[in-house]
Amino acid sequence: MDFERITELIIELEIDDISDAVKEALETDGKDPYDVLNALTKGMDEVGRRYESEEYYLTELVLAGETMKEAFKIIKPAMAASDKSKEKAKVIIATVRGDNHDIGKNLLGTLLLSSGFEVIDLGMDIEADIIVEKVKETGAKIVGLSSLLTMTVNQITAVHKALEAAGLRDKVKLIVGGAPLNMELAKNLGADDFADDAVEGVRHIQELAES
Ligand code: B1M
Repeated sequence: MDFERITELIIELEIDDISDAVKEALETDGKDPYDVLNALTKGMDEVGRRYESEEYYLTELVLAGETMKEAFKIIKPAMAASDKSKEKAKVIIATVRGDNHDIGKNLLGTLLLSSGFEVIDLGMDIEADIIVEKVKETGAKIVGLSSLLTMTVNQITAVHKALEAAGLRDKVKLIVGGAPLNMELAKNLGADDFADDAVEGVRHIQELAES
């Protein structure tokens, strides 16, 4: 199974074939799970491009998301097996309020787990207050937020302010990711750190956990 075929299966929304294709790439061909992941992500980028140019509509976006989730079910255990545990810090992850994209967040969660972190995944469309309550309850020192929509990036500021109001802001590191963001914008919105992708996210979180 070559990587181009995996990319194609995502673009063509082949939800019934994706699991077998990913299995074949990993088990029969011995491909690195991270390379398979790149092929899947490339497919999602093309789906996004087609959506922008109105070749695809919301139905296709939904199906692409579902197809990606099927692929993740196979790739997740392979990723967990390919890394060794190092840290055991607690990390809360969530997609911000108003945003129902969770594939990037789930990917970050999987990679964090496989790097030995304890991951508390609150899900998507999460209110700032719920995040603050979870920080109090678990004592987590790192919060990772995902925001894929331009119109929801201001929710990062809401979380920053809610932590501040609870007297927790200086005890918690806030890292964010998602396509509309960059380091400068993330800091302006009140975050401590930004990562371009989930692999970089794990590296930054490891650094934050050690700081
Ligand atoms: Co939507 N969507 N979507 N969508 N969707 C995007 C994001 C969009 C870029 C498509 C486009 O127009 N090109 C666009 C946003 C434009 C913008 O605001 N800048 C968009 C839009 C407009 C919308 C709707 C508004 C459409 C509508 O209703 N008219 C709507 C919004 C709903 C809502 O959230 N309230 C909507 C809905 C959806 C679905 C629900 C149908 C579905 C999501 C399914 C799901 O997640 N369960 C969906 C999908 C699938 C996409 C695209 C095609 C793919 C997203 C994805 O999963 N990518 C997307 C286009 C694209 O991204 N190319 C698009 C793969 C995933 C691995 O990447 O999540 O970006 P991503 O995560 C990356 C990085 O961002 C980063 O690491 C990951 C890579 O390693 N990262 C982090 C993310 N979080 C991180 C946290 C970190 C560190 C790194 O540390 C804490």
